[in-house]
Amino acid sequence: MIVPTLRTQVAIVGAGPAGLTLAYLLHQAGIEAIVVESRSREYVEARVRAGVLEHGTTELLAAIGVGERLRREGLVHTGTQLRFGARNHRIDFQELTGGKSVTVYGQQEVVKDLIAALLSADAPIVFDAEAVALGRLDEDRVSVDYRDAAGTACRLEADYIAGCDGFHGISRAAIPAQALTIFEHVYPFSWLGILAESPPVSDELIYTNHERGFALVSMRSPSVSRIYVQCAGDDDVAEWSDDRFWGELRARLDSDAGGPSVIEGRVLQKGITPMRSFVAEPMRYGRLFLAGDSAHIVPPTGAKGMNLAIADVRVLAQALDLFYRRADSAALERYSETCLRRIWKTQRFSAWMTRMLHRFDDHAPFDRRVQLAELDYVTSSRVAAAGLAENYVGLPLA
Ligand code: RFL
Ligand code: PHB
Repeated sequence: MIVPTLRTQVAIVGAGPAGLTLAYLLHQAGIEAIVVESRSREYVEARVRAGVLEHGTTELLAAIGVGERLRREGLVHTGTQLRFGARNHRIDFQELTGGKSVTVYGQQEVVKDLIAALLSADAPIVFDAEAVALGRLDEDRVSVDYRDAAGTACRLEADYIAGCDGFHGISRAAIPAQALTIFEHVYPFSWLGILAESPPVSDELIYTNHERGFALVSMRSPSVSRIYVQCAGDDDVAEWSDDRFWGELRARLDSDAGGPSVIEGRVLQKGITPMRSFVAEPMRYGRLFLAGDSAHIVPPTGAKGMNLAIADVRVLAQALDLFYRRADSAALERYSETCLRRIWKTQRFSAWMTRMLHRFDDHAPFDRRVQLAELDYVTSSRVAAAGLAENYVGLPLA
């Protein structure tokens, strides 16, 4: 049987922030790439996830020409609030980092902007195309077998594959287990997140450490809030009625005792996110490069997942550019090592934020006191606050 085959220089599996940013960077460098994505365009454009863009992510999107709507609609945050002991404590990013800030802009908006830019540049994205096998990873021409929307078996042949298919994709699994080292920590709790038609309770995000558990009040616009509360690792979303959610949020913010007052609104979306730290090393096997969540996961407390995914593909795009322009593969050889330096620093920060802000059922009273002292230190020492701020707005590129 003849399998319909497309040929390109770089095959990209997955149209999340990593795959789409890479596709656009390669397009701008004049390198051919085709993206295959298992879901529909509508689905990936509606998937509610991350919301905080580091300073450098915003700058990159602006520099490549997909930052116009982001500049208009993104909410620039020059600081954040840490809430504990029934009080808010501000971390002033701008003052502590020499003028840097973050931008609150939904991941699905970044995805929409990148898809629009790619399609208007005639850069191909094949939606409803599930990659089922990656082949010949050790040879000169690699292949991606996928099923198109009609269920027809198709093939993509390329010089390289970028595995940008997220944590549950097939790329990492295509690497022989003995060639990877896995580092993992799974937390015993999850985040229940909602998107609601409710005006944000504050101009800035509030990260709350409360006896009852963590809560985070974020936003998407002046009329839409994105809010998370820590829940049990085995909780089912069906156990969380809207009333239970709002009640728990009010309790954790101490709203009835004068804390930020919650304005309840229609819940548009509700979901549970497990909390995990994960790294697979190295991020390369033969001609397959892993980028983004396919290689690493951070717990969302540091707001880093999407930013890290975009930082990876920035390194990969530069390395591929060097290879195609000058036949120099040195940067490709160093890809994994270069990315892992940033990834481990980001793992450290995300784990630290997670430990500092959540309720741990196995904490002894001693551990709880140390946790509160950590919060007191971070919010009273300029040096400690600067460490948080520097990481939150994003470390410089390696
Ligand atoms: P994605 O976004 O998961 O995209 C992978 C894409 O690959 C497709 N795919 C396949 N395509 C073809 N064939 C296959 N066999 C395929 N298997 C999968 C999938 O359909 C999908 O389109 O990975 P990427 O690009 O690496 O991006 C990573 C980010 O999505 C992720 O790290 C962030 O969302 C994490 N995250 C946050 N990151 C931040 O930077 N700031 C935040 O504030 C933040 N908050 C969050 C978060 C993630 C959350 N959840 C739900 C995991 C909050 C939450 C609740
Ligand atoms: C979000 O707005 O979705 C968000 C903000 C900060 C985080 C995680 C998620 O740490």
